[in-house]
Amino acid sequence: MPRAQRSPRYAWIEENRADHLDSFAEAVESGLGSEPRSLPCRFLYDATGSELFEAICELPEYYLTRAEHEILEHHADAIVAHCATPAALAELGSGSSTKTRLLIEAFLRRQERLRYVPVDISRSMLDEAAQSLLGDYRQLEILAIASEYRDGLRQLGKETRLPKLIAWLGSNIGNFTREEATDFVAGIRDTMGAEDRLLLGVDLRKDARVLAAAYDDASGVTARFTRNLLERINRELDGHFDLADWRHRARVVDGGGRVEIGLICQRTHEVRIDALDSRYRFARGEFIHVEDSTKYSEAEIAELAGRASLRVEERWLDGEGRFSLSLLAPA
Ligand code: AVJ
Repeated sequence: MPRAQRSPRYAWIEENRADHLDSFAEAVESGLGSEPRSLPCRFLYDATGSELFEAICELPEYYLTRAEHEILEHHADAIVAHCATPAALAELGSGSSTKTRLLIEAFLRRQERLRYVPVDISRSMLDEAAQSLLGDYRQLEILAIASEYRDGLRQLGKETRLPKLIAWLGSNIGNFTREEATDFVAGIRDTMGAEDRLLLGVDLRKDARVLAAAYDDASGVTARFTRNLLERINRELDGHFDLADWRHRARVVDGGGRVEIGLICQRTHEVRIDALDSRYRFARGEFIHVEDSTKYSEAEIAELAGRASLRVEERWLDGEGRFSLSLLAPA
């Protein structure tokens, strides 16, 4: 059951934590029990993982955040101009909401107040972001939804009082396969009325060397981010992973269309996970798949939109053509 709490300008809804812990245990059990082994990337984002991801966004090699920020800096007013006045702003996978400030400010240049509905898996990130935003913008009212995407979408479906702009930034779509992405965008489309718009930030296909560096940075922050998943199993499920036995790996595949990220086992050994009452044998060289980061061409974005009954109303790129922001409208 979701818990909810209210204050004058801040309310939040959260999935039950106990459910979440069960689902982590179940996901680890089924992911390590299958061949090839995998762990779902949504569990990368506990408090530590969310902080590490924020650090990734500042890395010199990780151009995505800066490229998207640049586009918003130049075009936030134009983006907002596509929406009805007044409108509400929703965001999937909002994280620290740093880039969102550019949209919030653009909205507040043309309407008195703004309702902002961020959805994020990390409750700590949501609270921190909300506190900081409410302090900076007196005209803002926030309903924060701490949940995974699916539940978040269900909540967004209830946001019908005002036309809304749904932002799904940061190429978060990249964690889905192309097929899942189409289904998920169709799910977003189902929550949209005729006046609603979807702002989709997508990393574009590019040179494999640029991608490889972005997902295996020289200072090792991305490696810590991936390895934190094993540390999380140790912390929350009484696991006994020795981090010295695991190396982060990011491999560019599909001609620059996808980065496949995971952990490579350095020596054949067995690991106990007490909360699951089980042990797993890993072979030297074995790969645990953790995350995919799928890249798109502009044609692929338009095609995906079409399949989800949306059309590209306008699209913007950063100066170097690495990243795209598309504004999608019901077709
Ligand atoms: C949050 C999915 C957009 O794929 O670029 C970054 C996650 N993982 N570095 C991405 C990530 C390692 C990121 N997304």
